Amino acid sequence: MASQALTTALDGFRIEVPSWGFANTGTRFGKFAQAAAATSIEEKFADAGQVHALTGASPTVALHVLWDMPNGVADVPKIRELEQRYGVKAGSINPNLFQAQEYKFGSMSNPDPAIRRHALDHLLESIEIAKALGSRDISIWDADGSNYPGTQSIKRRIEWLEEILVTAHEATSEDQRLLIEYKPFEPAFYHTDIADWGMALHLARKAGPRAKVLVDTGHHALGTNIEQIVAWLLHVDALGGFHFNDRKYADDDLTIGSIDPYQVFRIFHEILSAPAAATEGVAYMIDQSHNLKGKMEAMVQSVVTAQELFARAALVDRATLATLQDNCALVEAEECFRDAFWTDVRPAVKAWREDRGLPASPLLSLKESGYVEKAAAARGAKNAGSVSSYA
Ligand code: PSV
Ligand code: MN
Ligand code: MN
Repeated sequence: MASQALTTALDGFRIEVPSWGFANTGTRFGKFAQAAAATSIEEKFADAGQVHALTGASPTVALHVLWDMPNGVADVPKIRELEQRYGVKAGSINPNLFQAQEYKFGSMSNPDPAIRRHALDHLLESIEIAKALGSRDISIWDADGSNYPGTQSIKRRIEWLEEILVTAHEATSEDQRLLIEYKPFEPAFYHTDIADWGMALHLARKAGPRAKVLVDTGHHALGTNIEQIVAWLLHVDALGGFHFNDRKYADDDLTIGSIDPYQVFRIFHEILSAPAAATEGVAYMIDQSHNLKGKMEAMVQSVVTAQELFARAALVDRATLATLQDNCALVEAEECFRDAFWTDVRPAVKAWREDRGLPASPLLSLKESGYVEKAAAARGAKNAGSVSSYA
């Protein structure tokens, strides 16, 4: 029998899947095409719908403006129809500020005002798309930076970023949010314009009250204490959400918790320990593009793993832990924390699924359904040679 804490946690847990995780995208050094990969927005909705039907926990799919919408124009009636047909809704809207040729020296912080204007226009269009689709969040990942000392004014680029984000924020409606993602590399290791959470936090504050920080777990120097960043962002009411993935293959393409499940548990613990008001809007999203694993299998595995780790974090006896922390009872406090982490919640999660009419084992059901084989048969020819472009 599932404990009440676990049931409540699972009932409230939702995690968004990325449209690009179903297509032949991802890791930049090279891509290995999969016959079953989605080749259109329709197939991405179909795949996302299948993941949600199996897990009951991923009712929205993040969309990428350039990759999912020809010329960056959303066919809203068509997307509405896909939402109906596949039982998943459009989620966060992700502008693309890195692929156009004019972004060679940057997008939002390019020294050329015309290119900055182009980037701003794209952001404004993305905000309008989000409004038309009823999407709350616009997630901004900025790949801008410079490679050689002295070649760009770091300071002026900060000012240009501030200017654009303020204007973009003004265009959002009351119920929308701008999520600002940081990353210390890709492509620039020397100087990335939004390299860490301090920079993202400053920009969010500058932009306005509806701008928050997006933490992508893959976007940190190895060894960074991510749960500490999470605790700080919660403390200052600036945590917008997460892109979950694990690393040690490129930067961010591995299944959540595959390398370090304890880290994800620790992040969830910080969230569950914070006052409800600070965590209310926090969005959980997956940002993974699997290059070797089957995309559907990896996505189901990711949602299930996220559910299990969230459930484990919900089992921490927080009242006891607080007392032990106050008494500096180090070993007892650590063991109290670890007790929850080491609890095997899988039988309880299985019972929870059965109670809600969901497949007891989503991965097994995916396999038995033959969904991937059917997709491969239908899409295989379209996927042959589909790896030449980033998207
Ligand atoms: C590139 O690092 C990236 O993985 C970012 O995390 C974005 O969120 C994602 O691509 C989609 O643009
Ligand atoms: Mn990301
Ligand atoms: Mn990334």
